[in-house]
Amino acid sequence: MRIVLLGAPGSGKGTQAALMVERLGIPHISTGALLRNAAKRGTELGLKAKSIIDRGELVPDEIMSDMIEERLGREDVADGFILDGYPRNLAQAKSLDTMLERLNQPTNEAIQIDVDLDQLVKRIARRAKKEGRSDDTEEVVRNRMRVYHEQTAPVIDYYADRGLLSHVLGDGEVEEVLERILSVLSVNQTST
Ligand code: B4P
Repeated sequence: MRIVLLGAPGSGKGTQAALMVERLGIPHISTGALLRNAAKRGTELGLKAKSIIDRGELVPDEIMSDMIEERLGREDVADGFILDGYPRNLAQAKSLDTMLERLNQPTNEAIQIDVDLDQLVKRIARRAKKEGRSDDTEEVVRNRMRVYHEQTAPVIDYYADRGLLSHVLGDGEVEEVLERILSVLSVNQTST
């Protein structure tokens, strides 16, 4: 199963993807995590990305498509993957489709996790206290939300037009949201 997870910053994409790995047995690919790891390692790309992330902007498409192409070329994605944080604009969505067509592995499902703005702001404020992520400050979060509405929201229609999109309510307990996602994917929901 090749799944694209969509949703605003703080909607729970990373949280749900981590749980889905256990239930679906396919890898989680988070572009945010890949970028943060590169920054931590102090690579040239990572340091360049960090200054962009810290402003709440999107890292350039060429960097992201190279990164994702390298990751999708690895053996562990043979049975599928959960993509979290990519694509984040229409150019990335088109580039992903081209890449996956070449690999003969088109996206099967796109899931949009819907959470209202008040909740998003509360969750990120909580994470800011706990983890101190440098892009979780109030000013940067405001910019990330703006970027999301301007650049990422059109990706929702892109998948809807292809008949691949499902909406899932992201409110409530993490496990409840997971069950909603598994139900959309028609995966056996019996807890293990
Ligand atoms: P991401 O790492 O994708 O950051 P995010 O949008 O905040 O999502 P994340 O997965 O971390 O949070 P989640 O919703 O799970 O991106 C960071 C930056 O990297 C971007 O701003 C951009 O600069 C750059 N970037 C990444 N991909 C890119 C791309 N493709 N192109 C260009 N640039 C790119 O969770 C948020 C919080 O909510 C957590 O603390 C969690 O515990 C909590 N939470 C989750 N579910 C909950 C629930 N049901 N109830 C209560 N709390 C919940």
